[in-house]
Amino acid sequence: MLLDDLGSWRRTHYTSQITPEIDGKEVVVFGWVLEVRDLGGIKFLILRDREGAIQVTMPKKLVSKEILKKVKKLKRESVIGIKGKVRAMPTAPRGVELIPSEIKILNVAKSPLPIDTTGRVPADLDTRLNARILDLRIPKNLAIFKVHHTALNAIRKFLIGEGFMEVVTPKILATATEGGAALFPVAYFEKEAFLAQSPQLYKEVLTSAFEKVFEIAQFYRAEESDTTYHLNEFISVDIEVAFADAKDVMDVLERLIVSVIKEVKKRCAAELKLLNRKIEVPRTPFKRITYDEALEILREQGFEINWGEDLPTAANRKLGEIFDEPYFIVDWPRILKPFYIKPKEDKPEITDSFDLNWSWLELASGGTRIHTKELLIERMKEQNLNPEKFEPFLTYFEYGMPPHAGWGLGFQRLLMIMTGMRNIREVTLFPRDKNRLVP
Ligand code: AMO
Repeated sequence: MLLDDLGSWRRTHYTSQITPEIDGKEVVVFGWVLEVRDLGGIKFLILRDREGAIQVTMPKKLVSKEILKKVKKLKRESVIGIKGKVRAMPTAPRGVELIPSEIKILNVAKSPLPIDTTGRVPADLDTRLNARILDLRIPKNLAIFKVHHTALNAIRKFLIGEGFMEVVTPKILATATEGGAALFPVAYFEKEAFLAQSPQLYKEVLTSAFEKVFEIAQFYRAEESDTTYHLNEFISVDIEVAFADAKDVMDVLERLIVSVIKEVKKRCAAELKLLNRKIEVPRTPFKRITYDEALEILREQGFEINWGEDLPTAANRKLGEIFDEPYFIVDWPRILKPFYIKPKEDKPEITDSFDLNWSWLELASGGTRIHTKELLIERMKEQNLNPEKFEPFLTYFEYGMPPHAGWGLGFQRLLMIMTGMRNIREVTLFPRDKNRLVP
Protein backbone atom coordinates (compact mmCIF):
# COMPACT_ATOMS: atom_id res chain seq x y z
CA MET A 1 0.00 0.00 0.00
CA LEU A 2 1.24 3.47 -0.81
CA LEU A 3 1.83 5.33 2.42
CA ASP A 4 1.15 9.00 3.03
CA ASP A 5 3.76 11.41 4.23
CA LEU A 6 3.49 13.16 7.58
CA GLY A 7 4.25 16.36 5.65
CA SER A 8 3.25 19.51 7.48
CA TRP A 9 0.51 17.87 9.54
CA ARG A 10 0.98 18.24 13.28
CA ARG A 11 -1.32 17.08 16.06
CA THR A 12 -3.59 19.80 17.41
CA HIS A 13 -5.32 17.60 19.99
CA TYR A 14 -4.97 14.32 21.80
CA THR A 15 -8.21 12.33 21.60
CA SER A 16 -8.95 13.10 25.26
CA GLN A 17 -8.92 16.81 24.44
CA ILE A 18 -11.70 16.36 21.94
CA THR A 19 -14.85 17.08 23.94
CA PRO A 20 -18.40 18.22 23.07
CA GLU A 21 -17.39 21.74 24.18
CA ILE A 22 -15.24 22.20 21.07
CA ASP A 23 -18.07 21.30 18.69
CA GLY A 24 -17.33 22.60 15.19
CA LYS A 25 -13.55 22.92 15.65
CA GLU A 26 -11.09 21.74 12.97
CA VAL A 27 -8.56 19.34 14.50
CA VAL A 28 -5.71 17.05 13.54
CA VAL A 29 -5.35 13.81 15.46
CA PHE A 30 -2.86 10.98 15.11
CA GLY A 31 -3.00 7.46 16.40
CA TRP A 32 -3.72 3.81 15.77
CA VAL A 33 -6.79 2.13 14.33
CA LEU A 34 -8.52 0.27 17.12
CA GLU A 35 -11.31 -0.96 14.91
CA VAL A 36 -13.37 -0.15 11.83
CA ARG A 37 -17.06 -0.90 11.52
CA ASP A 38 -19.05 -0.65 8.32
CA LEU A 39 -22.80 -0.33 8.77
CA GLY A 40 -23.58 0.21 5.09
CA GLY A 41 -24.51 3.85 4.90
CA ILE A 42 -22.07 4.81 7.60
CA LYS A 43 -18.56 3.76 8.63
CA PHE A 44 -17.08 4.12 12.10
CA LEU A 45 -13.43 4.09 12.97
CA ILE A 46 -12.06 4.19 16.49
CA LEU A 47 -8.74 5.98 16.63
CA ARG A 48 -6.65 5.44 19.73
CA ASP A 49 -3.73 7.50 20.99
CA ARG A 50 -1.80 7.61 24.27
CA GLU A 51 -4.53 9.55 25.99
CA GLY A 52 -7.65 7.67 24.91
CA ALA A 53 -9.82 7.13 21.86
CA ILE A 54 -12.21 9.00 19.59
CA GLN A 55 -14.94 7.81 17.29
CA VAL A 56 -14.47 8.92 13.70
CA THR A 57 -17.82 8.88 11.95
CA MET A 58 -18.08 8.69 8.19
CA PRO A 59 -21.62 8.96 6.81
CA LYS A 60 -21.25 8.10 3.14
CA LYS A 61 -23.09 11.24 2.15
CA LEU A 62 -20.84 13.52 4.15
CA VAL A 63 -17.29 12.31 3.48
CA SER A 64 -15.31 11.97 0.28
CA LYS A 65 -15.03 8.74 -1.71
CA GLU A 66 -11.27 8.88 -1.28
CA ILE A 67 -11.60 8.72 2.49
CA LEU A 68 -14.03 5.82 2.32
CA LYS A 69 -11.70 3.97 -0.04
CA LYS A 70 -8.73 4.48 2.26
CA VAL A 71 -10.63 3.43 5.38
CA LYS A 72 -11.80 0.25 3.65
CA LYS A 73 -8.20 -0.91 3.42
CA LEU A 74 -7.33 -0.15 7.04
CA LYS A 75 -6.41 -2.96 9.39
CA ARG A 76 -6.22 -2.76 13.16
CA GLU A 77 -3.21 -0.95 14.64
CA SER A 78 -2.37 0.83 11.41
CA VAL A 79 -1.06 4.33 11.97
CA ILE A 80 -3.21 7.18 10.73
CA GLY A 81 -3.71 10.92 10.88
CA ILE A 82 -7.10 12.54 10.56
CA LYS A 83 -8.03 16.11 9.84
CA GLY A 84 -11.65 16.78 10.59
CA LYS A 85 -14.40 18.61 12.38
CA VAL A 86 -15.50 17.90 15.93
CA ARG A 87 -19.21 17.16 16.34
CA ALA A 88 -21.03 16.90 19.65
CA MET A 89 -23.05 13.70 19.47
CA PRO A 90 -24.83 12.42 22.57
CA THR A 91 -24.95 8.84 21.27
CA ALA A 92 -21.20 8.64 20.59
CA PRO A 93 -18.74 7.48 23.26
CA ARG A 94 -17.93 10.52 25.47
CA GLY A 95 -20.63 12.44 23.57
CA VAL A 96 -18.36 13.50 20.75
CA GLU A 97 -17.17 12.35 17.33
CA LEU A 98 -15.00 13.48 14.49
CA ILE A 99 -16.15 13.96 10.88
CA PRO A 100 -13.03 13.58 8.71
CA SER A 101 -12.18 15.84 5.81
CA GLU A 102 -8.81 14.19 5.10
CA ILE A 103 -7.04 11.05 6.23
CA LYS A 104 -3.41 9.99 6.03
CA ILE A 105 -2.28 6.41 6.27
CA LEU A 106 1.20 6.66 7.76
CA ASN A 107 1.89 2.96 8.24
CA VAL A 108 0.10 -0.35 8.12
CA ALA A 109 0.10 -3.14 10.69
CA LYS A 110 0.10 -6.77 9.70
CA SER A 111 -2.97 -8.88 10.18
CA PRO A 112 -3.79 -10.90 12.18
CA LEU A 113 -1.91 -9.55 15.19
CA PRO A 114 -0.72 -11.85 18.00
CA ILE A 115 -2.99 -10.22 20.60
CA ASP A 116 -6.28 -8.34 20.56
CA THR A 117 -5.55 -4.72 21.43
CA THR A 118 -9.18 -3.98 22.24
CA GLY A 119 -8.57 -6.13 25.32
CA ARG A 120 -11.76 -8.10 24.60
CA VAL A 121 -9.96 -11.36 23.93
CA PRO A 122 -7.62 -11.94 26.86
CA ALA A 123 -4.20 -13.49 26.25
CA ASP A 124 -1.88 -15.22 28.72
CA LEU A 125 1.01 -13.26 30.18
CA ASP A 126 3.66 -15.00 28.08
CA THR A 127 1.88 -14.22 24.81
CA ARG A 128 1.35 -10.66 25.99
CA LEU A 129 4.99 -10.21 26.94
CA ASN A 130 6.12 -11.58 23.58
CA ALA A 131 3.91 -8.99 21.87
CA ARG A 132 4.65 -6.42 24.60
CA ILE A 133 4.53 -3.34 22.39
CA LEU A 134 0.97 -4.17 21.37
CA ASP A 135 0.11 -5.12 24.94
CA LEU A 136 1.28 -1.70 26.14
CA ARG A 137 -1.28 -0.01 23.90
CA ILE A 138 -4.12 -1.62 25.87
CA PRO A 139 -5.37 1.18 28.16
CA LYS A 140 -5.04 -0.83 31.38
CA ASN A 141 -1.42 -1.65 30.69
CA LEU A 142 -0.65 1.87 29.56
CA ALA A 143 -2.22 3.03 32.84
CA ILE A 144 0.28 0.93 34.83
CA PHE A 145 3.14 2.73 33.14
CA LYS A 146 1.58 6.14 33.67
CA VAL A 147 1.60 5.28 37.37
CA HIS A 148 5.21 4.06 36.91
CA HIS A 149 6.16 7.39 35.37
CA THR A 150 4.30 9.44 37.97
CA ALA A 151 5.75 7.49 40.88
CA LEU A 152 9.34 7.83 39.61
CA ASN A 153 8.83 11.54 39.25
CA ALA A 154 7.29 11.79 42.71
CA ILE A 155 10.23 9.92 44.25
CA ARG A 156 12.73 12.25 42.59
CA LYS A 157 10.75 15.31 43.61
CA PHE A 158 10.50 14.12 47.20
CA LEU A 159 14.18 13.20 47.60
CA ILE A 160 15.47 16.34 45.90
CA GLY A 161 13.14 18.31 48.15
CA GLU A 162 14.78 16.61 51.14
CA GLY A 163 18.21 17.75 49.98
CA PHE A 164 19.44 14.54 48.31
CA MET A 165 21.82 14.60 45.34
CA GLU A 166 21.06 12.20 42.51
CA VAL A 167 24.00 9.99 41.55
CA VAL A 168 24.65 7.27 38.97
CA THR A 169 27.07 4.53 40.00
CA PRO A 170 28.81 1.90 37.83
CA LYS A 171 26.93 -1.22 36.86
CA ILE A 172 30.02 -3.20 35.86
CA LEU A 173 31.86 -4.18 39.02
CA ALA A 174 34.87 -6.19 40.11
CA THR A 175 33.13 -7.66 43.18
CA ALA A 176 29.83 -8.61 44.76
CA THR A 177 28.00 -6.02 46.84
CA GLU A 178 25.30 -8.23 48.32
CA GLY A 179 26.62 -11.41 49.90
CA GLY A 180 23.55 -13.61 49.49
CA ALA A 181 22.35 -12.97 45.96
CA ALA A 182 24.05 -14.57 42.97
CA LEU A 183 26.14 -12.60 40.48
CA PHE A 184 26.01 -12.33 36.72
CA PRO A 185 29.51 -12.58 35.27
CA VAL A 186 30.49 -10.21 32.46
CA ALA A 187 33.26 -10.76 29.93
CA TYR A 188 35.30 -7.61 30.61
CA PHE A 189 38.39 -7.83 28.39
CA GLU A 190 40.87 -10.06 30.24
CA LYS A 191 39.37 -9.38 33.64
CA GLU A 192 36.63 -10.98 35.64
CA ALA A 193 33.70 -8.63 36.19
CA PHE A 194 30.09 -8.75 37.30
CA LEU A 195 26.85 -6.84 36.89
CA ALA A 196 26.05 -4.74 39.97
CA GLN A 197 23.57 -6.29 42.42
CA SER A 198 23.13 -2.94 44.16
CA PRO A 199 24.94 0.41 44.44
CA GLN A 200 25.77 -0.44 48.04
CA LEU A 201 29.45 0.41 48.53
CA TYR A 202 29.39 3.27 46.05
CA LYS A 203 26.46 5.00 47.70
CA GLU A 204 28.12 4.51 51.07
CA VAL A 205 31.46 6.07 50.10
CA LEU A 206 29.67 8.87 48.25
CA THR A 207 28.24 10.05 51.58
CA SER A 208 31.79 11.08 52.47
CA ALA A 209 31.65 13.64 49.65
CA PHE A 210 27.97 14.43 48.98
CA GLU A 211 26.42 13.50 52.38
CA LYS A 212 22.93 12.70 51.10
CA VAL A 213 22.67 10.73 47.87
CA PHE A 214 20.08 8.78 45.96
CA GLU A 215 20.09 6.61 42.88
CA ILE A 216 17.27 5.12 40.83
CA ALA A 217 18.66 2.43 38.58
CA GLN A 218 18.52 -1.14 37.36
CA PHE A 219 20.43 -3.83 39.23
CA TYR A 220 21.09 -7.43 38.43
CA ARG A 221 20.73 -10.62 40.40
CA ALA A 222 21.13 -14.14 39.08
CA GLU A 223 18.17 -15.35 41.11
CA GLU A 224 17.36 -18.92 40.19
CA SER A 225 13.92 -18.80 41.71
CA ASP A 226 10.99 -18.13 39.44
CA THR A 227 8.59 -16.07 41.57
CA THR A 228 5.98 -13.42 40.94
CA TYR A 229 8.06 -10.82 42.80
CA HIS A 230 11.65 -11.40 41.68
CA LEU A 231 13.29 -10.41 38.42
CA ASN A 232 16.89 -10.76 37.30
CA GLU A 233 16.95 -7.09 36.39
CA PHE A 234 15.02 -4.85 38.76
CA ILE A 235 14.75 -1.17 39.53
CA SER A 236 16.00 -0.07 42.91
CA VAL A 237 15.60 3.28 44.62
CA ASP A 238 18.58 3.69 46.92
CA ILE A 239 19.43 6.36 49.43
CA GLU A 240 22.38 6.88 51.73
CA VAL A 241 22.77 9.59 54.36
CA ALA A 242 25.79 10.76 56.33
CA PHE A 243 25.51 11.45 60.09
CA ALA A 244 22.34 9.38 60.35
CA ASP A 245 21.19 6.01 61.68
CA ALA A 246 18.54 3.45 60.79
CA LYS A 247 15.76 5.38 62.53
CA ASP A 248 16.50 8.55 60.56
CA VAL A 249 16.35 6.80 57.21
CA MET A 250 13.23 4.85 58.19
CA ASP A 251 11.59 8.22 58.73
CA VAL A 252 12.68 9.30 55.25
CA LEU A 253 11.28 6.08 53.78
CA GLU A 254 7.98 6.53 55.58
CA ARG A 255 7.63 10.09 54.35
CA LEU A 256 8.61 9.05 50.84
CA ILE A 257 5.98 6.29 50.68
CA VAL A 258 3.26 8.66 51.90
CA SER A 259 4.32 11.38 49.51
CA VAL A 260 4.42 9.04 46.49
CA ILE A 261 1.02 7.51 47.26
CA LYS A 262 -0.47 10.99 47.65
CA GLU A 263 1.02 12.15 44.37
CA VAL A 264 -0.12 9.04 42.47
CA LYS A 265 -3.63 9.34 43.91
CA LYS A 266 -3.72 12.96 42.85
CA ARG A 267 -2.23 12.64 39.37
CA CYS A 268 -3.37 9.16 38.37
CA ALA A 269 -6.97 9.07 39.55
CA ALA A 270 -8.19 8.02 36.09
CA GLU A 271 -5.52 5.33 35.78
CA LEU A 272 -6.26 3.90 39.23
CA LYS A 273 -9.94 3.81 38.36
CA LEU A 274 -9.22 1.97 35.13
CA LEU A 275 -7.13 -0.49 37.13
CA ASN A 276 -9.98 -0.81 39.60
CA ARG A 277 -7.54 0.04 42.37
CA LYS A 278 -8.44 1.91 45.51
CA ILE A 279 -5.48 2.82 47.62
CA GLU A 280 -5.42 4.73 50.87
CA VAL A 281 -2.57 6.94 52.00
CA PRO A 282 -1.05 4.89 54.85
CA ARG A 283 -1.17 6.32 58.34
CA THR A 284 2.08 7.36 59.99
CA PRO A 285 4.08 6.40 61.91
CA PHE A 286 4.19 2.95 60.31
CA LYS A 287 4.05 0.12 62.82
CA ARG A 288 7.48 -1.07 63.92
CA ILE A 289 7.96 -4.56 65.30
CA THR A 290 11.21 -6.31 66.11
CA TYR A 291 12.27 -9.52 64.43
CA ASP A 292 11.73 -11.26 67.79
CA GLU A 293 8.19 -9.88 68.02
CA ALA A 294 7.51 -11.03 64.44
CA LEU A 295 8.58 -14.57 65.40
CA GLU A 296 6.28 -14.43 68.42
CA ILE A 297 3.29 -13.24 66.39
CA LEU A 298 3.98 -15.92 63.80
CA ARG A 299 4.33 -18.61 66.48
CA GLU A 300 0.82 -17.75 67.65
CA GLN A 301 -0.30 -18.25 64.04
CA GLY A 302 1.26 -21.70 63.87
CA PHE A 303 4.60 -20.83 62.20
CA GLU A 304 7.59 -22.43 63.89
CA ILE A 305 10.54 -20.30 62.83
CA ASN A 306 13.83 -20.70 64.68
CA TRP A 307 15.66 -17.59 65.78
CA GLY A 308 18.14 -16.67 63.04
CA GLU A 309 16.03 -18.06 60.20
CA ASP A 310 14.67 -15.75 57.53
CA LEU A 311 10.91 -15.29 57.30
CA PRO A 312 9.47 -17.50 54.58
CA THR A 313 7.03 -16.06 52.03
CA ALA A 314 4.05 -17.70 53.75
CA ALA A 315 5.01 -15.95 57.01
CA ASN A 316 5.25 -12.59 55.24
CA ARG A 317 1.81 -13.21 53.76
CA LYS A 318 0.41 -13.93 57.20
CA LEU A 319 1.98 -10.75 58.65
CA GLY A 320 0.57 -8.82 55.71
CA GLU A 321 -2.92 -10.00 56.65
CA ILE A 322 -2.40 -8.98 60.27
CA PHE A 323 -0.98 -5.53 59.47
CA ASP A 324 -3.04 -4.06 56.69
CA GLU A 325 -0.71 -1.09 56.26
CA PRO A 326 3.01 -0.87 55.65
CA TYR A 327 5.09 -1.96 58.64
CA PHE A 328 8.74 -2.20 59.60
CA ILE A 329 10.47 -5.26 61.00
CA VAL A 330 13.55 -4.03 62.86
CA ASP A 331 16.57 -5.49 64.70
CA TRP A 332 17.37 -8.46 62.48
CA PRO A 333 19.88 -11.12 63.55
CA ARG A 334 23.40 -10.42 62.34
CA ILE A 335 23.58 -13.72 60.45
CA LEU A 336 20.66 -12.66 58.26
CA LYS A 337 22.07 -9.31 57.20
CA PRO A 338 24.87 -8.33 54.80
CA PHE A 339 28.37 -7.54 56.07
CA TYR A 340 27.94 -3.76 55.85
CA ILE A 341 25.04 -3.58 58.35
CA LYS A 342 26.07 -2.42 61.81
CA PRO A 343 25.67 -4.79 64.76
CA LYS A 344 24.20 -3.20 67.90
CA GLU A 345 26.88 -2.00 70.34
CA ASP A 346 25.30 -3.70 73.35
CA LYS A 347 23.99 -6.80 71.57
CA PRO A 348 26.20 -7.63 68.59
CA GLU A 349 24.18 -10.69 67.57
CA ILE A 350 21.49 -8.31 66.33
CA THR A 351 21.84 -5.42 63.90
CA ASP A 352 20.51 -1.91 63.58
CA SER A 353 18.52 -2.88 60.50
CA PHE A 354 15.01 -2.96 59.08
CA ASP A 355 12.78 -4.29 56.34
CA LEU A 356 9.69 -2.46 55.17
CA ASN A 357 6.82 -4.77 54.23
CA TRP A 358 3.46 -3.96 52.78
CA SER A 359 0.76 -6.51 52.21
CA TRP A 360 2.59 -9.73 51.21
CA LEU A 361 5.70 -8.04 49.87
CA GLU A 362 9.04 -6.93 51.24
CA LEU A 363 9.44 -3.50 49.69
CA ALA A 364 12.69 -2.24 51.15
CA SER A 365 15.55 -3.01 53.47
CA GLY A 366 18.25 -0.95 55.08
CA GLY A 367 20.02 0.00 58.24
CA THR A 368 22.85 1.76 59.99
CA ARG A 369 26.16 0.94 58.28
CA ILE A 370 29.55 0.04 59.61
CA HIS A 371 31.79 3.05 59.03
CA THR A 372 35.12 1.80 60.36
CA LYS A 373 37.44 -0.25 58.21
CA GLU A 374 38.41 -2.69 60.97
CA LEU A 375 34.89 -3.77 61.80
CA LEU A 376 33.97 -3.99 58.12
CA ILE A 377 36.91 -6.36 57.49
CA GLU A 378 35.91 -8.42 60.50
CA ARG A 379 32.34 -8.77 59.22
CA MET A 380 33.53 -9.59 55.68
CA LYS A 381 35.66 -12.42 57.03
CA GLU A 382 32.77 -13.67 59.11
CA GLN A 383 30.75 -13.94 55.89
CA ASN A 384 33.61 -15.65 54.04
CA LEU A 385 34.27 -12.65 51.82
CA ASN A 386 37.83 -11.76 50.87
CA PRO A 387 38.58 -8.18 52.04
CA GLU A 388 41.32 -7.86 49.40
CA LYS A 389 38.63 -7.94 46.75
CA PHE A 390 37.07 -4.82 48.23
CA GLU A 391 39.95 -2.46 47.60
CA PRO A 392 39.72 0.48 47.01
CA PHE A 393 36.47 0.74 48.97
CA LEU A 394 38.28 -0.26 52.14
CA THR A 395 40.92 2.39 51.50
CA TYR A 396 38.17 4.97 51.12
CA PHE A 397 37.04 4.01 54.61
CA GLU A 398 40.44 5.36 55.77
CA TYR A 399 39.80 8.79 54.24
CA GLY A 400 37.19 9.97 56.72
CA MET A 401 33.95 7.99 56.46
CA PRO A 402 31.10 9.57 58.37
CA PRO A 403 28.62 7.39 60.28
CA HIS A 404 25.86 6.73 57.78
CA ALA A 405 22.67 4.82 57.03
CA GLY A 406 20.44 4.08 54.06
CA TRP A 407 18.04 1.75 52.32
CA GLY A 408 17.13 0.16 49.01
CA LEU A 409 13.52 0.08 47.83
CA GLY A 410 12.31 -2.30 45.11
CA PHE A 411 10.52 0.14 42.82
CA GLN A 412 8.47 -2.47 40.99
CA ARG A 413 7.26 -3.97 44.25
CA LEU A 414 5.96 -0.59 45.36
CA LEU A 415 4.32 -0.31 41.96
CA MET A 416 2.66 -3.72 42.44
CA ILE A 417 1.10 -2.41 45.63
CA MET A 418 -0.01 0.83 43.99
CA THR A 419 -1.53 -0.81 40.92
CA GLY A 420 -2.78 -4.00 42.59
CA MET A 421 -0.83 -6.20 40.17
CA ARG A 422 0.08 -9.66 41.46
CA ASN A 423 3.03 -10.30 39.15
CA ILE A 424 6.11 -8.08 38.94
CA ARG A 425 6.24 -8.72 35.18
CA GLU A 426 3.00 -6.76 34.77
CA VAL A 427 4.68 -3.61 36.09
CA THR A 428 7.95 -4.06 34.17
CA LEU A 429 8.17 -2.91 30.56
CA PHE A 430 10.40 -5.68 29.28
CA PRO A 431 11.01 -8.09 32.16
CA ARG A 432 14.10 -10.25 32.49
CA ASP A 433 13.73 -13.57 34.21
CA LYS A 434 15.37 -16.96 33.89
CA ASN A 435 13.21 -17.85 30.90
CA ARG A 436 12.98 -14.45 29.30
CA LEU A 437 15.73 -12.42 27.69
CA VAL A 438 13.63 -11.01 24.84
CA PRO A 439 11.97 -8.73 23.88
P1 AMO B 1 17.92 -6.05 49.33
O1 AMO B 1 18.74 -7.16 48.77
O2 AMO B 1 16.99 -6.38 50.44
O3 AMO B 1 18.86 -4.91 49.94
O4 AMO B 1 17.13 -5.33 48.17
C1 AMO B 1 16.39 -4.17 48.40
C2 AMO B 1 15.01 -4.27 47.81
O5 AMO B 1 15.11 -4.48 46.41
C3 AMO B 1 14.06 -5.30 45.97
N1 AMO B 1 14.62 -6.47 45.30
C4 AMO B 1 14.12 -7.04 44.19
N2 AMO B 1 13.06 -6.73 43.43
C5 AMO B 1 12.80 -7.50 42.36
N3 AMO B 1 13.57 -8.55 41.99
C6 AMO B 1 14.64 -8.90 42.70
N4 AMO B 1 15.39 -9.92 42.31
C7 AMO B 1 14.96 -8.13 43.87
N5 AMO B 1 15.94 -8.20 44.79
C8 AMO B 1 15.71 -7.18 45.64
C9 AMO B 1 13.25 -5.69 47.18
C10 AMO B 1 14.21 -5.46 48.30
O6 AMO B 1 13.55 -5.15 49.50
N6 AMO B 1 21.81 -2.90 49.42
C11 AMO B 1 20.64 -3.33 50.15
C12 AMO B 1 19.74 -2.17 50.50
C13 AMO B 1 20.37 -1.25 51.53
O7 AMO B 1 20.68 -1.73 52.63
O8 AMO B 1 20.53 -0.06 51.22
C14 AMO B 1 19.88 -4.32 49.28
O9 AMO B 1 20.12 -4.50 48.12
O10 AMO B 1 12.14 -4.82 47.26
